[in-house]
Amino acid sequence: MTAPIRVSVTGAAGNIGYALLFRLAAGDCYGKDQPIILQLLEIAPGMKALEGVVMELLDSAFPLLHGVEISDDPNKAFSGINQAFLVGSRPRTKDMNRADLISANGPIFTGQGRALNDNAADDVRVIVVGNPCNTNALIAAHSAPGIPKDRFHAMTRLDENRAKAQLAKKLSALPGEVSNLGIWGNHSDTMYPDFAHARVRGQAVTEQVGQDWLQGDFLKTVATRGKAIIEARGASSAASAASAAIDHMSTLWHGNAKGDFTSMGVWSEGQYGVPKGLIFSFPVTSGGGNWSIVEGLEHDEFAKAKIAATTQELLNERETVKDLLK
Ligand code: NAX
Repeated sequence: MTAPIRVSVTGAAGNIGYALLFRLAAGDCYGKDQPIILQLLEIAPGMKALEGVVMELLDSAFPLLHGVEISDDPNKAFSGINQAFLVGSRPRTKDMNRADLISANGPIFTGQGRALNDNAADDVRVIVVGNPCNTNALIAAHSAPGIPKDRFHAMTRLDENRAKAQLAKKLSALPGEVSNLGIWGNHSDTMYPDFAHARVRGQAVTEQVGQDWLQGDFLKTVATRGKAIIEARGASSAASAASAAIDHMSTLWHGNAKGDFTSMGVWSEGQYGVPKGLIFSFPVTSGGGNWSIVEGLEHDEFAKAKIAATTQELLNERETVKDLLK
């Protein structure tokens, strides 16, 4: 029988955690033949609720679930883990701007980066979902000098999935018929969903829809989708965020379809003029735990301006947390 992998989820008693854990235990990420041990992290006030979630996980009798461990100590929760989903962080409250959120959450990721460095398995891969996820991933990567920087990812797959859903709706296609849709930059409303290279049923989107809609309603809908969900549901995206995290790590594990690519926030080495050492979302091909940035995509002036703006936002965020990057 295949040996179980150890998967850690932080913020496991939260909204996204509640949707994510059951998908992981059901084999939706690593496959229906890959047993899994969940190692769940919460802060002390969340531990009681987490105990209830564990009861439900056990009551689901998932054949692949070979164990569930819980802790409020990252050193224990990350012991020997192969995969980490860093979801837990402080949510943004009404009185907070983005800089306040960055300052409040940064220290969480120094501590968790160190704990990953000291305790995770040699093959660990890390996705950061907790916002601001690009900059949190950067902090975690800096705090884990023993783990290669390319192992730290920020999640922009939800933005990709949202963009694909809008294109599918517009062209009466299925989401699975939309391909080559890359998100560039930050997971924020500055990110750029690159419609210019996207394809629907194999044909360029730009040959099927006018630029007015693509540059207007399409970009706006994708950029403000998170807010629209909060307004409608009274709570932020949870099941779709969990689903995107599964998609991201599943693609990293199993690979993407030939000829297609996906979006991951990854360590920049200066590709496409993006400054080195930002966690920046690029179109990537992936598989076997590794990824590489798609080369040779050309951008018109509109796309260049969008990418420049999201790059500047990430540079500003890096400046805000520079004391945490030593
Ligand atoms: P919740 O507030 O429901 O849950 C967060 C959980 O994290 C809580 O149970 C809390 O106790 C726990 N927590 C806080 N600090 C912790 C720490 N230091 N260690 C371990 N656990 C800790 O939020 P939820 O809706 O689950 O969202 C989680 C994060 O995902 C937020 O930062 C949110 O902004 C972010 N999102 C990111 C998205 C993305 O596309 N990258 C989209 C969805 C979501 O907005």
